[in-house]
Parts: sequence; C-alpha cells; structure tokens
Amino acid sequence: MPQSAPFKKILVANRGEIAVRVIRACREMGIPTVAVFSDVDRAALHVMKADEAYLIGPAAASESYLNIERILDVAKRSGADAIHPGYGFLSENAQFAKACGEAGVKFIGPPSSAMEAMGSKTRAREAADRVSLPRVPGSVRALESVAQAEEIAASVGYPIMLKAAAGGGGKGMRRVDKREELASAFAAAQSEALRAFGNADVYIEKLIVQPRHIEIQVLGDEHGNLVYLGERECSVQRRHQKVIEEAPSAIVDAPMRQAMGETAVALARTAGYYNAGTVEFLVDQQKNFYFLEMNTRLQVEHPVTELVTGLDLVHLQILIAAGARLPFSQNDLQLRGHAIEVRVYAEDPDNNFFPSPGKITRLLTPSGPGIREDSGIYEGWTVPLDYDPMLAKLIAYAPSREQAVHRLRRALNEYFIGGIASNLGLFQEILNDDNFLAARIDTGYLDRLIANRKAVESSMNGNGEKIAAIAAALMQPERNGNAASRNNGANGTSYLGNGRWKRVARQEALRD
Ligand code: MV4
Repeated sequence: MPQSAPFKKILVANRGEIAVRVIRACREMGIPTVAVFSDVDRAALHVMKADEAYLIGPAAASESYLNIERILDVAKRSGADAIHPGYGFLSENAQFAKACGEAGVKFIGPPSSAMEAMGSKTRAREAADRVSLPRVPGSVRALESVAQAEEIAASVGYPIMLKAAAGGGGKGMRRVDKREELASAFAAAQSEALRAFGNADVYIEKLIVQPRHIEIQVLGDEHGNLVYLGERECSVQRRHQKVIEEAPSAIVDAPMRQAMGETAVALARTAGYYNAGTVEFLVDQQKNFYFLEMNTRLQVEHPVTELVTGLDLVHLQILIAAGARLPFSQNDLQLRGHAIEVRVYAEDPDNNFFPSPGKITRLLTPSGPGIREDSGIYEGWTVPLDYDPMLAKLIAYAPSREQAVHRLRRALNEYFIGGIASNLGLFQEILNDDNFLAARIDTGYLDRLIANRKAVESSMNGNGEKIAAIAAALMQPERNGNAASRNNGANGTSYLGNGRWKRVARQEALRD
C-alpha cells in the first residue's frame, strides 16, 4: 500500500456489480468514490456504496452511462481526478479515453491509441502479423471485391466466416459453406456491417469447427513491463453471451499456457498496451490456438484470474494508472487452485431465456469457504429492464476443478432469488452434466445441452411436471438425507427432487 493515495477521488462510470467491485477496491485503497446513476438507478446498490452520487440522465444508456459530456461534467464538479469505466458502456471507447485526458482526468485503462488499434479487427490482425502470431487463416485487410473474396476463400478452403472489421463479440459474423453462396453473403455482410457499425469493411476467416474460446489476461504498466496472468476457459456460452468461465482451462498445460501467454504479451507490446487487457483465442480440436481479438478492458470474468493468481486486478489497474511499476515479474507469478464463475442473469431458462426484470422480494446469498459473490442487487430492489440483465456473479475457488464444482453446487443450493426468474437452475444442470464434468466443452456445448433438454421435455408430451412428481414420490425413500443425488431445477421449478420443492415452499412462505 502506497503512503499517499494514488488518486484524490475516483469516478466510477458504470453501474451494477462492476461499479460495486471498483468501489470496493477504492475503499480498500483509501480513495473516495463518486457514483453516477440514471433515473431508474436512483436506488441502485452502487449508488449506496459510493461516497457521493450524481444523477446523469434518463434510463436510456445513450443519455446517461454513455453520455461523455455529462460524466466529465460530474468529474469536474466532484473533483475526481480519475475515472474507472468498468466493462461495457464507455470502457472501450477510445474517444472517451481521449476526452478524459483532455479534461485532465486519468482514464484507468489502456492508452486510446491501443484501444483504436485493437478496436478494428483487421488492424488487430495486421498487428498480429507484424509480430508473427498465429491468427485464424484468411484475409488481413478488408475485402475489395467478390473476385478477391472468392480467391481468398478458395485458398483457405470452405467453410469460411465473413466478419465485420468493426464488429466483435459475434456481431456481424456470417458463415459461408460454398462458393455459390459467397457473392450474396458478401453483399449482405457489407450492408449489415454498414448499418450496425457505420463501416462496411468485411474480411474472411477460415471457419474453426467446434472451437473452444480461451483467453489470456495481460497486465502492463506505463513503463513497458507486461505480464500474462494465465488463461480463462470461456467456452460455455449462449448467443455470444458467456455463462460460465473458469481458470485454468482443463486443456491448457504449462507449455501451451506459456506459448499463448507470450503470444498475448507480444501483441500487447506491439500495440503499446498498458493496464489490464485480454487476448482472445479460438482453440481447435487439435489444440492449435489462433488469435481472435483483443478486449481493451477489465472483463466480467476477471475474478477467476484473481483467485488463481492471488492478485487484485482493480487495485493493480489503479496503481498502474497512477504511474506505478508492476510490483512483480512473470517469474514471480504462480497459478494455484481452480476457480469457476457463473453469471446470474434475470432471465427465464424455461421461457427461451427471456429477460425477467422486476422486484426482488427475497434474496438469500451464498457464502462460506471458497465462495465469492460479486453482486449489484439487494432484497427489495427492482431490477430495471433498461440494461443488461446480469444480476451477480458467483465464483467458487478450491484446490482442484472437481472440488470447485462441488463447492459451486453447494453455493448454488444456498442461493435463492425470489420475485423474478433467474438462470440459477440451469447451473445445477450444467454442473451435473457428464460432458461439463469431463471438461468436454466447446462454444456449441451449451446450445446442445439446452436443445437436448428441450427434446426430453417434448418427448414427455407436456407431462414433464407430472412425470417429475411421480418420479419424486417414487424416489423419496432413497432421497432422504442424500442431498448429493438431488437434481434441482430452477427456483420453484424442480424437474426432480421433492426435497427442493419443500425447501422452496418454506422460502416462499416467508415472502411479503
Ligand atoms: C469464429 C468461429 C469459428 N471460426 N471464427 C464469435 C464471437 C466472436 N468473437 C468470434 N466468434 C467466432 N468466431 C472463426 N474463424 C466461431 C466463433 C464463435 C464463438 C467464439 C467465441 C465464443 C463463442 C462463440 C460462439 C459461436 C461462434
């Protein structure tokens, strides 16, 4: 801990659990915090946790959490000398980072030049080539004509992906299986990219079949020191929304970690990167890894890296932004244990994951050994429908993957959110699935699990609830005192397991 605080006051330009996470780090470092909030977030948790809070506008993010002028005005009025952007919103907006600098407020993140360099996928691929990194085969620059697209597609081989240079995170992607489909797909991808990003540039990548998504956390100071903090396995996702992340990945061994880590650091170095960043890779079934894109922010899933490295990434981000040198080198870093994070969303897995905002009438949160919960909610609060429906992250840490799974199952069993639907029940299913337990996961894993579950339901002709009740009654004698054999569904909707019904009934009886 430094003698004098690195900043006088930090403005947190975000909401929800990440704003609370940043405020906690500031409090630990003795730095006062300023929260900003929209009309619908007056009673939000981050507002209560900060030392001061300012209204910045209506619910629409474009008029509040994305409003650069309003946020910088609050920084000036409150006397904040640094801004932490969290993730999402303005966190990867190079213009915002620049505007902070011009207003004399330190942006806690990478330089705007590095954000710009990595914000364009084609520029990022050029950077990858400059330092000879393995990237997904395909075109480096934007395609200029159908003829050129056909030539490149033929040389890498079908199927291919057309991707928007300004895209990312799955937006503006299109799969093409054969030459006959290319011309029309190319035109459609261009107009889609223009509409979505204001930039029609499209490039080609070879399609990687059933890839894993594995990413490397990097951290650098403003003096040119850069390290990698191991990988995160993020393959369990749905519609480009990560659902479970873990560290380390079951398929990455020490040599592979080193190769991916050194690759990630080389890319960060060529972009003049500092502060926290993440280099994403696709990993094919032969464990070849390919650079995909770089995220120039602190990520949602940073806690799993914190747990296995023993570091506090937000503390480090703040110290780095104040000009400190990294307090360790690559050789000092050791990974220890296994961490698994689940993202708790206000959405209904039994209704096509439809968002389910509303009032939280009852909240029982897990704790105990090896459990961390990063949350932006509290009992009695109404989840607004205007933002991402992520409520909280639950993270289990244990010496091994198997023990982390057991710990996470136990914690999920303690978790109860009343009044709104959540995806808590889905995690019990995943954590009891043989493929997940054997770490046989790729980016299509969760879609297959959900499709499979739908097929089972329809084979029961809509009698699932009755069949479950009969099964539960039949199995009752063995189930008594055998918690491990229970198969719990979502809160209040059990597929099997009479014990769970009784418990939910007890909890519901407590409701207002
Ligand atoms: C791919 C791919 C297969 N081959 N690129 C989706 C998110 C975006 N960052 C890139 N994505 C993909 N790019 C090639 N050449 C498969 C995906 C992909 C994916 C990647 C990461 C995490 C989840 C995913 C889900 C579906 C597809």
